[in-house]
Amino acid sequence: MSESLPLVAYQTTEERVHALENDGYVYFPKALNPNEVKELYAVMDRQQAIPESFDRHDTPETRGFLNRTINNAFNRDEILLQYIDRPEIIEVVEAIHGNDCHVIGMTAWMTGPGRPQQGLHIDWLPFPLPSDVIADPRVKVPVFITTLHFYLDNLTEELGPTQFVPGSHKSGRGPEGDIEWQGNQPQSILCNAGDAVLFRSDVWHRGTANTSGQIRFLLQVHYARRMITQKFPPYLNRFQFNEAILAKATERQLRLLGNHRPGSYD
Ligand SMILES: O=C(O)CCC(=O)C(=O)O
Ligand SMILES: [Fe+2]
Repeated sequence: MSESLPLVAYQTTEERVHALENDGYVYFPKALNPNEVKELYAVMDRQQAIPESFDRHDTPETRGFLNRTINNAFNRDEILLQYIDRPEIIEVVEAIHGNDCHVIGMTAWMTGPGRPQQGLHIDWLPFPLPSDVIADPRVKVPVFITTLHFYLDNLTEELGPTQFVPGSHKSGRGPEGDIEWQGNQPQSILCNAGDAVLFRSDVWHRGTANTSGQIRFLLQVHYARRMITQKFPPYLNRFQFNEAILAKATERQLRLLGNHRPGSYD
């Protein structure tokens, strides 16, 4: 039985930024209300995988468990667009990545019973550093990429919660087979439907096994500093924005989707 994280709800953007910088993640309780959870669940449930868009739909027959991922989810249904800039969360994202930051991906992800535990990993290590260098208080590695998880279920150990190793981004490396960092073990996010967690790409984490009889519904939004490229497959100009959804987007949403003010290299 693994430990679960004490889920601390910070009240100000400043405290939330501090948590993300120090612990590697920050928790947003009740980011969605019950009606939004229900609506989002239904929207995600009806999305069909488009293989040309790099979506996946593995089934118990083909892979041993259901695994359905829908890329560029903001482009599928206008209901999904609003989740790229939820109030309070987007303020933290912009404080971390800058006011010109953008969305680099959005994935609707459904994982069914039988999904095995992932290895402890980082999503991306922007800046490998020797442990004595990163331990120097003058060294502060910027947060280049974050991922936001909206959980649409009440998480239990059986449903396969995400686990984090608090502070592990301060190791300057990936886990490389380690299963704890400075005594910190992977700890489960046992949160409720409608809660969200934002985490940096270099914190050690993993999705755990789904041993329940239920499908876990997760909506991910990936954010980054503007210089990190967006990842909207299929590439080579084959991805097309849905014009009807773009027409509904606010200025901020358009910027997050890539309507940048010209800068270096543009
Ligand atoms: O499934 C999860 O909860 C986490 C997934 C994850 O970290 C990943 O696929 O990179
Ligand atoms: Fe990951």
